[in-house]
Amino acid sequence: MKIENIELRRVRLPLVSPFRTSFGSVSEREALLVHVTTADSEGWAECAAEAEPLYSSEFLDGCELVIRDHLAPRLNAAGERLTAERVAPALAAVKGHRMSKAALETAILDAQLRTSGVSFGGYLGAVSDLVPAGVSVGIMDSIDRLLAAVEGYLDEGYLRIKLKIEPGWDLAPVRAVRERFGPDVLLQVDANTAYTLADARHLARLDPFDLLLIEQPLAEDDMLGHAALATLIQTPVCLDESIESARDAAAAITFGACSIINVKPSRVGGYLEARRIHDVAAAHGVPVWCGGMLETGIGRAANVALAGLPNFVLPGDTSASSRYYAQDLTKPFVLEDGHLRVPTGPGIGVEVLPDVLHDLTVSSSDIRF
Ligand code: SMG
Ligand code: MG
Repeated sequence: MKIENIELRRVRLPLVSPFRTSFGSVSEREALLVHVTTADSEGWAECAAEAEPLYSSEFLDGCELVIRDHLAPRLNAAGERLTAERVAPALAAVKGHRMSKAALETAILDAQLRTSGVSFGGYLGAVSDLVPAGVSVGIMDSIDRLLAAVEGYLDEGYLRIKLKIEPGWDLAPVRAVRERFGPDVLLQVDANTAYTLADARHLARLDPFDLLLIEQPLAEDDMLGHAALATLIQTPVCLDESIESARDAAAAITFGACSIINVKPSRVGGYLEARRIHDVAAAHGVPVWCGGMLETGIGRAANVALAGLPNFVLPGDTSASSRYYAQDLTKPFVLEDGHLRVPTGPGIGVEVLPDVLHDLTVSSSDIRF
């Protein structure tokens, strides 16, 4: 495949409501789109980084720079032999920067699959047409507001609720949601690294609430701490930020640092590595689910395809477009009885809406090959 151009396009989408996590609050999603043009096709992807390096060390301006100055030239050097499968090896000399690498690999994979008429789901090995949808509920100003938000999501049909937690917003919101909505609601929490192992006794007080899992309670580099915590609490430990590769997944499982994994293709360098994590986890009997980074329809389409693989046994943070945006960049993903449908068209299987894209664009630049 010969790449002719890589367009980097910054877009800004207002969120339908602010989303607060233990590391801050966002009221709009600024996203970096990667648009690859080849002789006979085009491909789209979305870089999951945010404007500030709070979820991980990557951030949008840094991603643009590293793609332009360090990653694209290496793809250019690969010439016509480049395929999606060869992107990661071509970029391996550059340390880290997985979200930037993932965006490039995904856009190139989209172009490649559009050329051959294969869908992402078909390529990755999806076995489901519909994937169960959960929703991630941010930290709120009051328990009343939280309960109203959760009630709304349950009424819409979401099959699992994830509450963002931090010290001072943990036991009370979990207790309130359990008391109001009962024991049958699939409920889990995500701390985004807000605790330390010294909080183990406090976190054990979540045990009676029968949570599906606690996600990333401790720092991303605290594998040993998570392994210790897992012996001190009954709630299963799930890792998000800590898992950047299939090797990390194998190590975490072997250490007992987690018994469930949140798979985000962006965090791990792309869909090929995400599939390897799925496979490693499956081989160990460890269930996985698909995380989210407030993606637009472009990123969501590929995530939903991945979530169709057989070991994605828990509902993901793959919510409908309306949970995030009044106007998505693609035709909206809608809930069907609590599920999202895996796209079946070539590549990511969705088209970018040109007028919407135009209206929401902040800047764009080309890297010519
Ligand atoms: O895409 O619905 C979504 C967001 C899901 O909670 C979510 N993501 O740690 O899992 C996570 C967070 C990271 C993004 S916070 C802006
Ligand atoms: Mg998380």
